[in-house]
Amino acid sequence: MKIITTHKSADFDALASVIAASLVYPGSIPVLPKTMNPNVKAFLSIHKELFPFKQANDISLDEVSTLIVVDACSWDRLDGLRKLKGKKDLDIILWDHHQGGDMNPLWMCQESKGATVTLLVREIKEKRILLTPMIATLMLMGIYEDTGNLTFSSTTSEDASACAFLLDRNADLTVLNSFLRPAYGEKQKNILFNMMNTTQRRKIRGYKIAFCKVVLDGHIGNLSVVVSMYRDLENVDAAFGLFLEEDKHKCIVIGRSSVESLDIGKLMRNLGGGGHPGAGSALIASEFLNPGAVIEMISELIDGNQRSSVQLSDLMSYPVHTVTSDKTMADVAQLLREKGFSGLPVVENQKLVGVISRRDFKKMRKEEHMKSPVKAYMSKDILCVDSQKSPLEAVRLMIKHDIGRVPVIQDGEIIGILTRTDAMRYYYNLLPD
Ligand SMILES: [Mn+2]
Repeated sequence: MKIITTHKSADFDALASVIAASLVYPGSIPVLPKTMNPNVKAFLSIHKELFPFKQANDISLDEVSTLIVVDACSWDRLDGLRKLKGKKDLDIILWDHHQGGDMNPLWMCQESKGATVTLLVREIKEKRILLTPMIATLMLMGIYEDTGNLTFSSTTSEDASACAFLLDRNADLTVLNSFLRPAYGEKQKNILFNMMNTTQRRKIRGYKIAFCKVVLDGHIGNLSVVVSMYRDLENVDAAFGLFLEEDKHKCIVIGRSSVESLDIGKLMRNLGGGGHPGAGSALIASEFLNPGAVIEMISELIDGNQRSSVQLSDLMSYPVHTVTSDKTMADVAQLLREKGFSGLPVVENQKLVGVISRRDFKKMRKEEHMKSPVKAYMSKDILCVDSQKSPLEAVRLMIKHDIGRVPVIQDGEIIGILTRTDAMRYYYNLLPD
């Protein structure tokens, strides 16, 4: 027996992929999870009779020889099929637009597209399988929903041409609109209001980010739709909603991004969740859950994710000429003359303790002061930048204090120096590859 299944809380992409797969693999039984998104439920309440859907407990799992999984790639997202995990002689076939997974498929088509349906449309086109307008409509809903009507940054050109193909097959936009309307009711409206009231806005690596945290009062459907609206209303590059369960030991984080360079899916995988570049979520469970710390964690991840590929250490000049603090002013004067420097960092046991520059020589009153150690005249207000900081921060420091060179520090030791010339190279991208 061949069965086709998809993830719990099935959305239109999941349902449409199950139907599409049942055309690609004739004779297989579509097995739906018990939970569905509300709009999918509404669709099925009208169309259910048209499909021979079953649930896991309607079938004898021992007889399953082939498991076709669509729009999912891990066991824990399937409903009631755990018994099949590790079953001998079970062939697994996988169609998914999510990456990763733990299913060990015999064959798979796993590609980053806006929707899984898009991958199946490719197969349907190739095999010249006929589609009824109703199935074409359902498949189009899958693509529209998962790509936010082709606007999410995860959308590919193949998603768009799959839509064209389905419209050619008479997919009905009126039907589509009546089911795809975001389930936005009174509960969602209240949540959105709370979200806007608890907003924390931050600017990280130039991105405008909004965070909010809300304690949920019971189950709320379609939170991702609400986060999407929240992002639009706050008009930020990315928005994160932290939704705490009442006992506050669990929190679902939902993120939406409208810029391609800020990959929410990647970020959420770092938090143990998943998703696409445009949208993702993670469930965080802890006895001592601290939403503030979760916000910090996400901020740091964005900071790290977006850290420009160019590091300070790639730009800075090295090695650095330094003088030790016990050198005399006469020695330093000679060094400055020889090298043509306007100043030098002063170190004591490798640690930066000051900067001596030509200007400091004017502090000397008598010739014999030339024999004094440099530490007597050096300037101790050191402006330096940690090697972990971005080139942009170093440049900001140079502009703010009108200085031409900034020592780069790692664990208190000076490892290089960033000069104006180095900064220009960063701005004009003149770095060799
Ligand atoms: Mn999907």
